[in-house]
Amino acid sequence: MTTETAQDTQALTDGFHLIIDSLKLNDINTIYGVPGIPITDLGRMAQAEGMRVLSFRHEQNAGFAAAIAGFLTKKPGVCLTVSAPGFLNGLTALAHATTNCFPMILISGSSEREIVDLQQGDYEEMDQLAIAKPLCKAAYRILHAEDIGIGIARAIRAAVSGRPGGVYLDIPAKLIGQVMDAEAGAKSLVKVIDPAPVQIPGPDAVARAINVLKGAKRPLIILGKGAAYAQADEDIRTLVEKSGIPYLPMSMAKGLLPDNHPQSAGAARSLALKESDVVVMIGARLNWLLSHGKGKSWGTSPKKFIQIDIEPKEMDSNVEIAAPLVGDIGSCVSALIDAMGDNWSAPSKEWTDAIKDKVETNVARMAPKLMNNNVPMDYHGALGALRTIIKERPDAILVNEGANTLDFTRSIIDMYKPRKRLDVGTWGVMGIGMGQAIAAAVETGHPVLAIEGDSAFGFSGMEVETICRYNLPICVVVFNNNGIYRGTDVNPTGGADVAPTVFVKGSRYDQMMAAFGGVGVNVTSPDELARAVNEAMDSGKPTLVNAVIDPESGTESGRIGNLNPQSVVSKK
Ligand code: OXT
Ligand code: ADP
Ligand code: MG
Repeated sequence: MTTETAQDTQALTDGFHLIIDSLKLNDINTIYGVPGIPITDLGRMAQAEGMRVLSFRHEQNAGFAAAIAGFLTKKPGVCLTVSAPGFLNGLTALAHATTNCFPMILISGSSEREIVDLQQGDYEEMDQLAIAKPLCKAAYRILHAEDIGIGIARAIRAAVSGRPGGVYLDIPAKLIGQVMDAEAGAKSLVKVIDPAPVQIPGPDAVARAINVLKGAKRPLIILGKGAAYAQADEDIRTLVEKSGIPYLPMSMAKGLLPDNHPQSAGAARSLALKESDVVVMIGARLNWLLSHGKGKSWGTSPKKFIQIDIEPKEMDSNVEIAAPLVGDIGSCVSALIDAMGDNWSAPSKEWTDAIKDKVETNVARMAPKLMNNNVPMDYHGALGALRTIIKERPDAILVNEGANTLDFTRSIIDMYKPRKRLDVGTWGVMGIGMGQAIAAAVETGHPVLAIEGDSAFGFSGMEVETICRYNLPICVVVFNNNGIYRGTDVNPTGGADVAPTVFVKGSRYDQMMAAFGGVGVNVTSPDELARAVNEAMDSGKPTLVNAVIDPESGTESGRIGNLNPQSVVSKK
């Protein structure tokens, strides 16, 4: 007969459960990742505890999913990886999240400190914390079970407060297995209070901004993805409409107000940038996407910038900011609305008409191209068909990557609601496609249309199995022009290798989806494309449409060919 000791009757918990309990306590209920040593059981237990645990085929895609989940929900998206190689695979996405100001936490298992620090050759040995540090907003390691609650709280707050970004959390294998008293464990958990506190702009800063705006003859508002992230949709609409100022949406801010809004300057981009005299930046940076706020794209008329951003260091990053408005977008925009008072005078008709005329000219110029039913398809014909599909389904989420496929889609497909367009972001990174599509479907429950260049798709294409496995309502359209930018380059030496930008001709990407039980369709005309995509969006079945695009119809690097360095030695 055995006697029960105090030890036997004491309820215990461990690192596994403390991590799961901490995440759940903070309303984080989804994990994107790839299982393996030492985190396989963590994923299993998280699922057993009611979390959604989505396993990917490669950590980079899980990471891109977590990053965009952060953008869509304002909560950190969590990516869980194994040590060294898995960690490194997830790191691109963590850096991408930081670059794009998306809240994300990369939690990675790691090997034992004692062995790593003496470089004695542990299984998947790597000093992950040191490597992650320069690539993210914050990086932490937890060594003791009783610190898990505070460690996760710290990671959450670092990811979402101020300018959002990526956080690395290192969890050595030994920590995950550590045991402690359950009651003490429960007490050690931390629910983060007010993780992203409002940041109210100073009254002087608001008055300064209003003064600058009052002096404007040709004002312009630029909405960036920070404005979309902020979820201050009603205030932003009120500011735009009350002020009467034309606005230009950056790519992922499209739909914050519907693209067919009478004040949209989206189709008059060049004119709006060149001719404006006061520019109100809302959650957008004056980086390469805006030619750093200077040079040819901005014309010769002098500019004054008003900039709303939560990050004070963003001010004067490229050009002088006449009126910095540091705070969260919701607070700053509502302060501006209040300060405008009831008698705000709209900008001159001359200015708003100039924008409207340019919009109408550009839209009219594009319209006939979108109606073409050419075989093989060009970008306009194919996107003309898809444009109608999104118009009829404004709640659907559009994921978009490629070069020509990205640039044409951005200008051709109008968006009608906020946070419905997801794309390559600040880095122009290829590979976001399937991760973003999966997270968009999981986080929102809405159908997803992913419009992918054939090269772009290749970076995450294996995740079609993931899409089928979870039976997600995702329709992937691969714009197959046989290569990067165009499929027509030739090897100048006449050798057997094809040119570096060219792929196998006549590939059938649709068969990849069919291989995993999804629907695969090959289409050659806009009519066929419309039929296949409508069917997919209605059925919600995982579908991949291989859209055969004329290999001649793209241009080098899409609309950013000017960024390619030119050799002084002429091409052979
Ligand atoms: O005002 P004007 O007259 O100027 O006209 C503008 C608008 O007013 C007008 N417009 C409209 N007209 C009519 N109607 C409507 N509705 C309308 N809306 C707008 O149209 C024009 C253009 O408007 P836009 O687009 O707003 O303006 P503009 O001047 O283009 O804006 C400037 C930018 C810089 C803001 C904009 O161009 C932009 O956002 N660009 C982003 C570009 C980008 O990020 N590209 C991706 C990277 S390219 C390259 O790097 C690639 N790689 C290398 C690689 C990468 N990236 N990543 C990794 C991990 N590895 C390698 C690779 C491998 S792309 C790539 C693959 C490419 O091949 P694919 O097969 O995938 O794709 P295909 O090319 O299709 O073959
Ligand atoms: P885009 O590429 O669309 O121009 P950027 O990613 O360059 O947009 O800029 C987004 C900006 O928004 C960043 O400078 C970031 O600090 C800011 N931002 C993000 N969220 C908020 C918020 N809630 N309030 C204020 N600024 C924000
Ligand atoms: Mg291509």
